[in-house]
Order: sequence, then C-alpha cells, then structure tokens
Amino acid sequence: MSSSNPDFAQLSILLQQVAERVGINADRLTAAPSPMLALPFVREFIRMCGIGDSLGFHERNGGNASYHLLPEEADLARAAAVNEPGPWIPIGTSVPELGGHLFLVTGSGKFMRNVPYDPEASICLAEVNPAGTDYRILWGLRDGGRPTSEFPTHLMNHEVKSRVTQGACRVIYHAHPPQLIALTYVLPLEDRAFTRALWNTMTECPVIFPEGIGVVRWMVPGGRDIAVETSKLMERYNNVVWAHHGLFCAADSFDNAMGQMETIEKAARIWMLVHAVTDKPLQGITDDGYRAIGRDFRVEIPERFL
Ligand code: 2HA
Ligand code: ZN
Repeated sequence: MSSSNPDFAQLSILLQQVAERVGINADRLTAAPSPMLALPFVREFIRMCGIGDSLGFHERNGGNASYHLLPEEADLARAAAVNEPGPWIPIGTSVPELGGHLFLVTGSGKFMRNVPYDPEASICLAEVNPAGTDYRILWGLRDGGRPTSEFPTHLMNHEVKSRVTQGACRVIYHAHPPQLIALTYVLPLEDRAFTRALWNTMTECPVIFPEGIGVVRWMVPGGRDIAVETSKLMERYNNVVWAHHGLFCAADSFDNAMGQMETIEKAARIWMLVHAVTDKPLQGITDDGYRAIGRDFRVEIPERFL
C-alpha cells in the first residue's frame, strides 16, 4: 500500500487523530516495522527476553540483557538502523578492547515482558566509541531512555569474556531467579560453597558449569564498582551470583545463556527441596564422581573444588 492511495491517506489521518486522543506517539501506529526486527540475532535477543519473563525471572523492570554483534552483523545492523545516531554519552567505565563495537541492550527501566510486545521501545542498538569510554544509540528506545543501569557491568563482562574466549562469548544475561537469590541468604558467599552446593543437585550441573560459579558479596548495583568485581570473576567463570540480587550469565549463544540461567535456578530449587526435608541429606555426588564426570564428558573439573 503506498501513501498515494486515498484509503491509506485517510487511514493515516484517522490513526493520527486516535493517537492524539489517547496520548500516544502516532508513529507507533503508522510506522512500518523497522528492518532491524528482521535480523536473526535481533529476533533471538527478543525471544530470549520473552522466555526469561515466562520463567518468572523478571518482575517489573528486573534484569537486563546484551548481545555483542559480530563484525558482519554490525554491518547489517548499521544498514538497518536508519535513524540519526543519538549523542555520545559516558559509559561510566572504560572498555578500550570494545572500541567501535556494537551491542544490542535492554533499556533502563524497561520491562522484559514488553520486549517481544514492543521491542523498538524496550531495547536499543548501542555503539561504543573508538576509545571505549562513551556510547551512542543507533536504533531503538523509540520513546527515549538509556541502556540498562547495568550497562557498565555488561560491557566490562563482554570485554573480559571476549578476550578469554577468543571472541566466542556474545551474550550477557542478568536475571533475578528467586530460589538462587534465596540461597544467597543461606550459604556462605563463597565461590566454593555455591559451586559445591549447586553441582551436587543434578549430575548435569558439573557438565554445564564445570568451571564452577562465582559469587559477588552484596554491593550497590548499577555502577562501576560492582562491574569491576563481576568482570574479575568472569575471567574464570561463565556465571556470577550477585548476593541478595540475582545472576549474570555469559555465553556464546542465546540458548546457552538462558540454559545456564535456567539450570542454575533449577539447581537452587532442588537444593531448597532437599533442605526443606532434611538438614543432613543421606548421600550426594562424591569427589571421585565429579572426577569421573570430568573424564567421561571431557570437561575440566578444577581440583580446588574437590
Ligand atoms: O534492570 O536488574 O540490576 C534492573 C536490574 C538492575
Ligand atoms: Zn538486577
């Protein structure tokens, strides 16, 4: 349908009037969907947000996600993001190894539940400047806003993970899974205690996170300090617990990021189910059991956890 079609012109005027009356941006009713939304990694990002919501990981605006675009995806995204870039804004930390890179990221204060419903208002494509100190928005957050308050943690995690995985890690996903958060009131806030407790709940756990799991003590979220602590642990782990807050997962794909979040929350749930019944479980997986898993599944189980 072209705008020279009289029916379309009339419809467009009607929509403008309706939009004004109900107080919303008329572009939302009349604009064609952005070509960005057709890109496969954008669709997968949106899908992951919807799955997280359906699993109860994202009350209100809780949680956030980011995706580090491959160079060829960045070319596609630049072509699809037809808007004028926004102004450069300080990140609040510096990520020199990510200079010039592009990221999809959820918006501050945005609800994960609304990402599939209205992605253009809920997420954005952000570009990091060559020095790695500032970012600007190339697409998205149609009604205004900024990337998540945890953008410094996301970017510092991406910088570390990209380095230690030779570019394989692309997704950082933060959620508030309830039973894992509950566990941060019960277990010592130590990597070893969480690793052992969670590994011991399901045989697949040491296969899915053989490197263990890191724990950050309670800290004020949303700034550089917690970003520094988290990214230090990301050198060694793919999953980092924030005490009394939630979990950060780093992965090479959206499926694996969600898979880690779901597995670790399920492990916490099993821990809770067992300990609701007894303080002293009769049995569990032994150290030699973990060593055998490491051998048969060809994963490295660090001896320091045994
Ligand atoms: O986006 O989860 O940690 C809200 C949060 C902050
Ligand atoms: Zn959070």
